[in-house]
Amino acid sequence: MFCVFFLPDYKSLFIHLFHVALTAVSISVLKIKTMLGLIVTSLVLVAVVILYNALKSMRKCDLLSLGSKIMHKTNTTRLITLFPKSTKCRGVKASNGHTLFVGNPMFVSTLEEVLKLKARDDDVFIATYPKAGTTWMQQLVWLICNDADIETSRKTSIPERSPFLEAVDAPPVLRGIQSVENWPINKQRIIKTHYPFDLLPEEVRTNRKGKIIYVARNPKDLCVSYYFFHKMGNKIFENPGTWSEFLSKFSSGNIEAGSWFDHNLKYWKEFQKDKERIYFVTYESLKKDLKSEVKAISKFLDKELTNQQVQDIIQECSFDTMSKNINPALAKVGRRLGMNFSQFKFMRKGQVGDWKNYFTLNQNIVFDHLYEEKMEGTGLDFLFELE
Ligand code: PPS
Repeated sequence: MFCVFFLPDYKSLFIHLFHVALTAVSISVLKIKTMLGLIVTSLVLVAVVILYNALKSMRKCDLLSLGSKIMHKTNTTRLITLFPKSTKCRGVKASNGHTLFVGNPMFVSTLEEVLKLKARDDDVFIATYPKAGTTWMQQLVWLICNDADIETSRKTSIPERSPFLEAVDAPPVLRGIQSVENWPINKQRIIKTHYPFDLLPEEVRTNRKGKIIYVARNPKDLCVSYYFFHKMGNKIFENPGTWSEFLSKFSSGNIEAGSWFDHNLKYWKEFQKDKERIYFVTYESLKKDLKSEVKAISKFLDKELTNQQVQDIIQECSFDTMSKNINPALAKVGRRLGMNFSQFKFMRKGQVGDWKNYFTLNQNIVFDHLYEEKMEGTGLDFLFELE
């Protein structure tokens, strides 16, 4: 009887042992899991700290550029959230004491990088107040410097061939400061900038490195063009308001890019001092006689062109040809920056005298007064219409 009592019940013993073993395995698995969990969490934490430090040590402009690349890769095409709309134009003081009138954080992020940029002897800076004919000159100079290579020029957009000094890289549509810095050494840089003379790279201003072509445009047509550009970019620029409101902001200089008068007159003054290195040309004279200007610019840049090449360049840079070839590429850049290209065109009218369709009689009288007051004695004058 006792025997029966103490006879081992193999089945339950086995089950019991199985339970014990299972518990032991579970505990060790759990332990391993906990250990693994701890290791993974620590690794993630370390990675976060490394990433945070890496991001923290990055330049602000590189961060913005990285953001734009991520947004592009993730198909978030518009950069508006990265480059938030300006609420009002501020004066940002650079380390050399000069003030930049700007509303867009992208341009603030590059200010110091531009000042310390290493310039090259063959650099060509195309400097303008916005809407003066920058893109036109970029195309002209690129073709002049590249033996009128129209085939290549048509394959690559202007913003890709000619970087924008104070912008950040937003590949594949826009090349900014990073591209300027890393431009292949065997390729000439044709750099667009809207910066006032005092904010150009130190080496350009004081070491006389590179050449500058300044394009100026009569302020009435320019203001109209700038007004429509603001309307097109109403998601990234300060709201232009009505035409009348915009004209008074433009006249007072309380606007993105600052005072048109200060911008033009400073470059004009520098041009008088250094005609070998600075070329000052107006939009109106390009319109009037493009052939003579193409020849004069080639001479200034020490480039020799055949008559056929001059002819090809003129044809390629006409308003009609550029509208056809350039508009789609610029629309891509614009859309990426959140601009409204469905209602507005970058190549709008390209005329001298279009201002007459917008200025009222009174606005014209007031602006003429201001113009005379600011320009008197400077030796700089503009054509406001072409015969
Ligand atoms: S930007 O955004 O500051 O770079 O603009 P920008 O290129 O300086 O100026 C744009 C105006 O220039 C006109 N444009 C031309 N006019 C005549 N011929 C040619 N080939 C040409 N290319 C550009 C363009 O149409 C803008 O002027 P508006 O008056 O708005 O048409």
